[in-house]
Amino acid sequence: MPTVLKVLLLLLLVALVAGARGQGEAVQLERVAEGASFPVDLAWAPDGRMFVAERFTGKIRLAEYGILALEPWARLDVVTQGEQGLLGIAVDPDWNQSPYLYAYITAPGPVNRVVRIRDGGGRGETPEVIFKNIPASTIHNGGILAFGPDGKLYITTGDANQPALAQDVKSAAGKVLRIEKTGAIPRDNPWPGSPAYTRGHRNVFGLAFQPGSGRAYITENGPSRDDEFNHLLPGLNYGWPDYLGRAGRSDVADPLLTWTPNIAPTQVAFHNGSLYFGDWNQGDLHRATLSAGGTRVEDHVTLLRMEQGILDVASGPDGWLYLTTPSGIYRVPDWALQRRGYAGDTRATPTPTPAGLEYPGPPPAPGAPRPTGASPRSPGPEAWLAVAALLAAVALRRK
Ligand SMILES: [Ca+2]
Repeated sequence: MPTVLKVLLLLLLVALVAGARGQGEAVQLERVAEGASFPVDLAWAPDGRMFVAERFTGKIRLAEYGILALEPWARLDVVTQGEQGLLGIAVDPDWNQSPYLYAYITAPGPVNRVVRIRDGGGRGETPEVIFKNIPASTIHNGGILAFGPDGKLYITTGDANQPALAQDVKSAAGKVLRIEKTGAIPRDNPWPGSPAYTRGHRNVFGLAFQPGSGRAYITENGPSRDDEFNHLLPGLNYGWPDYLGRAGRSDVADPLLTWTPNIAPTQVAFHNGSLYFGDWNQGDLHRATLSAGGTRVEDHVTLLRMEQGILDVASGPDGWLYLTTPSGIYRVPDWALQRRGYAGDTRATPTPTPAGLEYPGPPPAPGAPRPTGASPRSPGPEAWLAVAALLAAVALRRK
């Protein structure tokens, strides 16, 4: 075979491999901390140890250098009907002086609580209840914990299957709560004497603060339609159960994105300047690009699809984006995070929504050109094949 043809065949092969890499199924994720059972949440101590919360066993387990310790760091007494269990954890931001891990659990009753556990010589000490009496049910228990840049502990709850509670500032259900890490109510909360920070939520499985700006974002699960991605601002009403998705009223905060049919969005994480979140129904990892003011989503793509639903998405201290499913903990390679999306994003595409008074400015129209500044799409495999075929034809004619 002439050398030129060999080179062209090689080019063809390389083009096909590169093309396959552009599809969702080809993303090779690295499994870490093998052996975790339903790892619903991850958190890291400043020394690099990773805490893994197992929803059904109530165990909090430590992983070091990617290896999960067999003996749990702590084991919490949880009930696990429906959506209950050990639902979320957070590391004290002042760990070196205050080595506590905070956990959201459904305790027998059932009732949801926040406890904190001190790290004593590599083992968790006896849990101390710092916040109790969050209404619980078999569904809609929320359960995400996160420390804000203000050092306060934020807690997402669900409506505990009693929708009206979401509007009642006296109930902890259907809220994002904001408390001191001792459990006290901060003096500057929007409703004096109440732990409520926002109201009108149905069930919130995702919360993250944007580094730098400190802005908070949540995902929210809708009933049979209108899952939401929301910008969280103190004292606002997010609508449930009176309004689904966009209300278009000055007294209700509208979501930045909605999904119908439902995807059941889960945890949110900022990682290397971008925002990522998972979903339970499709197992997709999503990337959203926020506007400079943080009040609009300028671009949204799904990057890859897991075989199971995604529970947690987290930015690891080792520079990797982590995600978890009921059967595993994974690290996602950087090239997969840079992608322009994949073809599996067909079942439920998000609808960007304009919002009320808090979010001035029109949303990008559906089908509008991509915002400038985005990297241009690299040539697909079809383009490489066409070039290779042309070169092969030229070579054969010269023969
Ligand atoms: Ca809403």
